[in-house]
Amino acid sequence: MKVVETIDLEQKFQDKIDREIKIEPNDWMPEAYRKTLIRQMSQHAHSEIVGMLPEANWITRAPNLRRKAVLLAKVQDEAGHGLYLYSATETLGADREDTIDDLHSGKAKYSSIFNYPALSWADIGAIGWLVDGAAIMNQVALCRCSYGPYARAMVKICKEESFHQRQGYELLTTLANGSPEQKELAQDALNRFWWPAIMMFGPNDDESPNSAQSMKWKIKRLSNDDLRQNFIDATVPQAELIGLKVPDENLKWNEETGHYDFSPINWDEFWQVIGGNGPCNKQRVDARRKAKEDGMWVRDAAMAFAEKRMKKQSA
Ligand code: FAQ
Repeated sequence: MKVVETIDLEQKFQDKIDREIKIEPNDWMPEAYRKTLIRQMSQHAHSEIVGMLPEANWITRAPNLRRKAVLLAKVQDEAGHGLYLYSATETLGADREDTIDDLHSGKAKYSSIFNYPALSWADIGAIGWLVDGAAIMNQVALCRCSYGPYARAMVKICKEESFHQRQGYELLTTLANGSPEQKELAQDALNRFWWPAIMMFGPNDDESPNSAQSMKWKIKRLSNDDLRQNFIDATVPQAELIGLKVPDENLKWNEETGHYDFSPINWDEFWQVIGGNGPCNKQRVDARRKAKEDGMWVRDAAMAFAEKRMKKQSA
């Protein structure tokens, strides 16, 4: 394609975005836009799937039938979100198996938060309240993403995440109002999950290599730091309401800015975790690889059945 033609197409593409018209799979798009979306959406899909692991580990140990049913439904929802997002990624021409192989080889990332272990039942509450809470804060903005299939997938996903957040908060509220030992479990879960949840929003804006272009393309509508601040402002009063203490000595309401001030984030920990050196990175990727290998015979059988049926139909 001639350079002049490409410039013209790019201008029309950006005009469309500026006028809030969604980009659809068959529309022309710059290669870098397509690649950015494949990167973000496939990593988002991997996060949903890997994110099932810490919680699934507690399904057999849920304290009663109601809690078990709720947790089971939540973990199933996360699987649905992953499949939804893999399908949306395929609309950009990505091959699903290749994106999954990238997860297994360590080439593709998934959310840092899922490299931390769920050590107690209270952690299931903290994951719902804080991890789903942070995920929603980010995903509500993504409902207005310029790429149609991603934006539409987010609408359904946000509705389900909202239920997840509430069940987590309700679980922790019950523990926080229970025996001293139960309250201690709830506090301990908050202590361990607070900072990793804050890190979920990604590096500070001035350290985020992808943000400027993604904001221009309206893939991202709010910056990492703005979303993080919104999450802190919304979540601190929720902790206070159930008598738990956010583990940050410098956390303070600032009358002038209308936001909470908070301590500096341990970015070294964040880069270590996304670089593969978190507490559970190896365990998580091994579990996904094993699931693929163990499920191979099911896929082979399904393919053999489908091929046989097609042959029969065309005979
Ligand atoms: N973890 O330049 P930026 C959930 C990477 S869903 C790992 O700021 P970007 C539901 C980033 O990829 C949670 N890596 O990047 C659930 C980039 O590396 P790359 C997942 C991270 O893309 C709940 C590099 O750092 N949500 O929890 C992280 O503009 C409970 C530089 O960063 C989504 O994926 C991180 N936290 O902004 C499931 C939402 N942060 O790719 C089960 C969609 C940054 O160039 C149980 N994604 N990195 O090699 C996004 O909104 C964006 O991709 C951000 C990062 C905001 C995560």
